[in-house]
Amino acid sequence: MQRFYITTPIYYVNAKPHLGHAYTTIVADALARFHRAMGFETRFLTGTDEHGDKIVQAAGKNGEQPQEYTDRISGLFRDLWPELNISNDDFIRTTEPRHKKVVQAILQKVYDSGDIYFGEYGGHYCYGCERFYTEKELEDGLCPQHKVKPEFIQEKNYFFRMSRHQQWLIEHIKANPDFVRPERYRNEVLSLLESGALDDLCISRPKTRLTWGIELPFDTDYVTYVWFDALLNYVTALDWPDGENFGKFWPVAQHLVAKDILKPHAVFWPTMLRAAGFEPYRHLNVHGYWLVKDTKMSKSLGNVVEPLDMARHYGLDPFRYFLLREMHYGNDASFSEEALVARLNADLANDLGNLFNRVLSMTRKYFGGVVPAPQDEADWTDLDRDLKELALTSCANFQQLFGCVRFSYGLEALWELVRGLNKHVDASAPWTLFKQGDTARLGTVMYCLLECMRKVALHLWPVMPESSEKMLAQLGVGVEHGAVDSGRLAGEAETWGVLAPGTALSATSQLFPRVELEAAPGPDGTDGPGGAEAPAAAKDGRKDAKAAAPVEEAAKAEPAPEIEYEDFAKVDLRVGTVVAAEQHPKADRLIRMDIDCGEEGGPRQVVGGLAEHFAPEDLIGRQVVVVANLKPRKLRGLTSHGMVLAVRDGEAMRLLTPSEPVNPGRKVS
Ligand code: ME8
Repeated sequence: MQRFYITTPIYYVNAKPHLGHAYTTIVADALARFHRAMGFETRFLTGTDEHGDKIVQAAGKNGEQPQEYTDRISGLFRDLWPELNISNDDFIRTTEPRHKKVVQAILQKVYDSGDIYFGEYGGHYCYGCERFYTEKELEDGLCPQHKVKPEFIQEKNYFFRMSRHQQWLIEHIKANPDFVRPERYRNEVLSLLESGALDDLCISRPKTRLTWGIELPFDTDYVTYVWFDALLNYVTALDWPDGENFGKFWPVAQHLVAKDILKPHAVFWPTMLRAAGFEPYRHLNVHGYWLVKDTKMSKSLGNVVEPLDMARHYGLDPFRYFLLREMHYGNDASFSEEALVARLNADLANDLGNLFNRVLSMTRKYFGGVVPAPQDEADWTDLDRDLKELALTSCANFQQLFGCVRFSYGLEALWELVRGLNKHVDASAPWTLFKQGDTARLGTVMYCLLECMRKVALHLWPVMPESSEKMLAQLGVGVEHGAVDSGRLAGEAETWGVLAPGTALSATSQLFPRVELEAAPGPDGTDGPGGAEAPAAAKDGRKDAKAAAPVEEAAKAEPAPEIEYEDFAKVDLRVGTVVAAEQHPKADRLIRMDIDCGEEGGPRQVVGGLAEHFAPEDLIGRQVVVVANLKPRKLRGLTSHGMVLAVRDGEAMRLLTPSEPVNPGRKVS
């Protein structure tokens, strides 16, 4: 049997959980559910990280003892997860005896192998990060994360010979391109490793300075450095060394983290594992930050989004859908209630909700609410055949993309089917077939729609479990026929015709009503709708519900007024090749590109709002049409010399490109 083991970071208990913690945990939950539904034996771990200076300081500020304080805050995390429908199998706390035992055993193992030594060290210590920085790593003498001056500390400590494993790690990352993914983080780690010798890692703290930690087994005057302790939670929870779970799940371990803790997970952890004689984990899946008004959420800035408030107000499943659909895993994304509302109205109320409402009520009207029998496939039209093919392709794409943590693209692939189904209703006009009394063809049309809707509902289970089960129940395939989590998705990209003719359906479906923005202040403390600054999504219309209306409606838009040929001739359209592309550093919707338009001065910089639809690496090498004589314009600090032409198709975006490659710089006429 195939297996899957997924972990979240264990969160610090120095503050209560916020959107960032909820995001990683919801992603882990969706992945765990997806793998269960694909028939994998799955284990899902989360927990809390409870030792170290940071926690002692936070407890002190609250006038509490560390144990009392960690019990309380860890409880907040533990209690939040069921409210977000998180299906973790275990919740680990680093203050538990089971963890202490493992940390001490592994420290002793590494010590005995000669990879831990005693030495004196002076370094710049940041209490926020709980780590030493070298001179080189500081920015203007300050900690790059916390922007505070670290304290210079000189003391005797134990060190882990990390440098000994540097070359092995470089080779391992090179030989396993998706060990750290997405690729930008793999490159970041490789360049960090290749830029110079890796320092050894200080893994102890003298008890004279800190007692809240796990005592070193070979020197009781010291406690363990919090990262050496924390990372080991991933093996403690598998009952290393004797537990059956360790043998079953360690070989397929995958971690989820944000980019803030890339180095400990991509450098400390694999080298620690090697020193302790373990195999490396399978994948480190690194995501970006949720930003509020372009700034990372943080308690001190007061821009923290409360996940429970959002889930209670907009519904848990829609909130989970938004998080997975909105963030391109790996990139930063902006959180705003405006974006949330626009997304829910466009994707859930308009596309998915309408589909269910329309098709169920038509089935009630035409077939008394019972699944009709389709014709023999030989009698189908091309429309029916195309729809079936679209369904199987969308499901296959969803499964492939979701499994390699490209959630937004996976959902977009599924939405191609959802939108295709709405188009199919319009194109095959069941109401006309009904009027004409063509019951045989009408039966095929309705059957195909319903069978595809069943596939959509099933694939949404990892993301929106409760809504998925409701949709399935409306289609007469309730979970009483077998829980979705025991392999029900497997085979869905190849099979057809599971929905049995004769099955009774619900008469209506009111799953995703339109949502409104509250006029109350937004989570970032700014005005709600009607505030001084209109939300970016609404401004460019991209996420406005109307933007996602069926293409037919868009095509009906009023034609623009006539222009003279001379007016058109003023526009200099050129074919260019994208030679470099990257996320705009300050705007998650924008991509900065270097486009070769055959000009002497080399490629020109063009900035475009493509990030929602394309990963930068997917653009490289593509030929595009550029408006070359557009006045340069600054977009969030970067000058764009021209514009790339694209066309919106429903919610998708397509690039205009020549039918065959041409020399860069060719004029479009
Ligand atoms: O680092 N956007 O714990 P932590 C997205 N205890 N994700 C965010 C986020 C944001 N704005 N803010 C936080 C620690 N996260 C250590 C981990 S693991 C052995 C030890 C999420 O409480 C994201 O997953 O600071 C990030 O990596 C994690 O919370 C950091 O949690």
